[in-house]
Amino acid sequence: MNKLCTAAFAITVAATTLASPSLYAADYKAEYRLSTVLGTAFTWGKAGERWAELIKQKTDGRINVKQYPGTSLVGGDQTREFSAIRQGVIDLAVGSSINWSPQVKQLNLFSLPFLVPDAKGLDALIKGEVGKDLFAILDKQGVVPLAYGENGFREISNSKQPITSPADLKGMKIRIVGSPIFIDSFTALGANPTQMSWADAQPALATKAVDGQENPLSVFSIAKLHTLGQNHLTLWGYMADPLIFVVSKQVWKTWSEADRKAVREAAEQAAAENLVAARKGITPGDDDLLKSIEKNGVTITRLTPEQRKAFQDATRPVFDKWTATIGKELVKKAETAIANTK
Ligand code: X2X
Repeated sequence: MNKLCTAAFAITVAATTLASPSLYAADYKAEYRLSTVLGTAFTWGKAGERWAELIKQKTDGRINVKQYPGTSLVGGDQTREFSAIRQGVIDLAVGSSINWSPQVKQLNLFSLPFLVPDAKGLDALIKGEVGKDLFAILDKQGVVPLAYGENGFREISNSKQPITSPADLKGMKIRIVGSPIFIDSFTALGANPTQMSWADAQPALATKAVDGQENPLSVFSIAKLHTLGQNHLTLWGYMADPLIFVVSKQVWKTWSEADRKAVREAAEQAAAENLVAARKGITPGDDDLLKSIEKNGVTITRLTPEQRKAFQDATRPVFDKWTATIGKELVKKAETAIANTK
């Protein structure tokens, strides 16, 4: 090769290297692991799937994300998901505030019984200052929070009888998520709460080891809980859990500025789509989901404001106890934001 050719060859190699993603991707993993509790049949699982797909598109394939539903990276133990992100076992997650609140106590805000009355109230939190405050808290705990989605308002179902008052819940075995505030809320209502993962909940319902459970209507419907004997459903809307899109900070640091922006935008888009999907079919003007649940033989009980208040009064001590844990100021801020929606 003469000198000119050698120089031309060197320039070509350099140009190719610069243009190829592999230079930017020097520290990039071949695959990033995304955790969700629910699979892609559910709006939650779909949110994870969509985020991964948008990340791939927006980073021209530099960031390749594989989804692990069923919280399988922590053996299904959903309350260990947040710790696993910090430990580097999970790279990205779309997680519920409930499952992460054992580690991030301020996230219990959303589980305060009857704090958030409706979707508007939830929006006032996740799209307002409270949402930003919680992101700042998460940011200090080893994750980069990017967007809020929604699992949904959690309604109570059981296999025994309609529930219209705390007395109806007395002694009922209710499966709850392994988060301490739920023990307090259901104990205050006179029920007999049992903590277990979502994976264990379904066989427990099927064998009648437990009488009831609480989950959003879309989860109830897609998991076909009516086939597990859950034929009484009470719409009490005592809380709604947001979903939070996060990336592990260790991983975030290794990405280029442009890729971080792409991952953030992908999260915002997937979350916006998820919020729409999570709220479909359950409002008076758009009640297809509710109707399909009824068609499956499930009795739906709607509470009067007085009936709802009886549940609220019974859980007030829990609200007050947990306000001290979450932080009075944050709770006050949330109450003000919600009051301003009225
Ligand atoms: O376990 C549940 O109930 C679920 C699927 O809703 C959560 O992960 C919070």
